[in-house]
Amino acid sequence: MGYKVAIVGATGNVGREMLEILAERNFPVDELVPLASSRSVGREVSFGDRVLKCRNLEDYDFAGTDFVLMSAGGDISKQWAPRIGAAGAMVIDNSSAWRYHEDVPLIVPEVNGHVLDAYMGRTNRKNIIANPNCSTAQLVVALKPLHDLATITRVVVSTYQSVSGGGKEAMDELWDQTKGIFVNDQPTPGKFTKQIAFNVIPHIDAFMEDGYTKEEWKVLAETKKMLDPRIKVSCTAVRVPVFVGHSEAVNLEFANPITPDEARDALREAPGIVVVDKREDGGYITPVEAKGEDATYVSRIREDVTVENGLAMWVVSDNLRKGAALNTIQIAETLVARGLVQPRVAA
Ligand code: 2RA
Repeated sequence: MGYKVAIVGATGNVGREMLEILAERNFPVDELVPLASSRSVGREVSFGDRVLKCRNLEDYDFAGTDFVLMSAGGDISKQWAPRIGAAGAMVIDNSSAWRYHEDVPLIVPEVNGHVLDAYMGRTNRKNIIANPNCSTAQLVVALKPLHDLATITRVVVSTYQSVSGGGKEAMDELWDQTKGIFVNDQPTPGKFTKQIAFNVIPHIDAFMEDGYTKEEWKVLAETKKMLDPRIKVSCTAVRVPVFVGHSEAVNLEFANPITPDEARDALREAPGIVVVDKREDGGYITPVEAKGEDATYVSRIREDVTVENGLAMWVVSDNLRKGAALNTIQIAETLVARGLVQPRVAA
């Protein structure tokens, strides 16, 4: 017997990716229900070889639904996740609404999947599990084996984030501006504050009082929550004219000595990571190669000679997959594999 799975936000970038990944990984789905706001009701989405019509979130009865995968923005999650969780379905939420809540686990299975055992053992749980921000997910996958080996004390990361992280409108803006520039059209900023085609923008999400942006703060707060609260993190988040795939230049400081070879070996052994690190032309991964793939790629592993126990590296992953949809589904898979969620039937 399989599970009844609903997707809230099924027509968005991440929702469509969730549908594709559920089918591709043969997640044990008995019934799949795409849900949307009233204005998208009836819109069609593909699931395997089937075409399904979106139903209305407002009047859907969650009794008997096992998993609800949400990617429809923070406001919808804040409003709906507690109600859905109280109806007994397990919510896995891709927005930032619940990530920092002390009673909600923030999970990347390769890093802290074990946290789910204790959470599911609680009788007063909210039935909400949070998925991290895309830029943090790939970062912590790469940090975990190195932290286990030599204890990371400080991370300095600069991100190179693709426009798909900003949703479909952001992708359209890059596409339209890129085409427009060839016919001398003046680029009009919309979702982005400055021209994104043939440019880079050191600004993602809202500015905070200390001068960092919310995106940069998320990397800090989520790394601490999932990996180790003692790690110091500084981030500069940059939007680049790439459609899919986030890249990160990472500098690490450790409590203990670690060589690039030791790091490379530990990363090679770790789940979810592919090391591509030849010190020659093209011996590294770029976002174009990571698109559509599940792995977090690590390249350019070398000593950072500016600190005592330091390493530098380059981390790339498909932000719509490991950074969002894939990680969400891996959380559901972890719950199933650990016997923590059984199929329910409607009362
Ligand atoms: C971005 N981090 O890339 C966001 C998406 N979650 O804008």
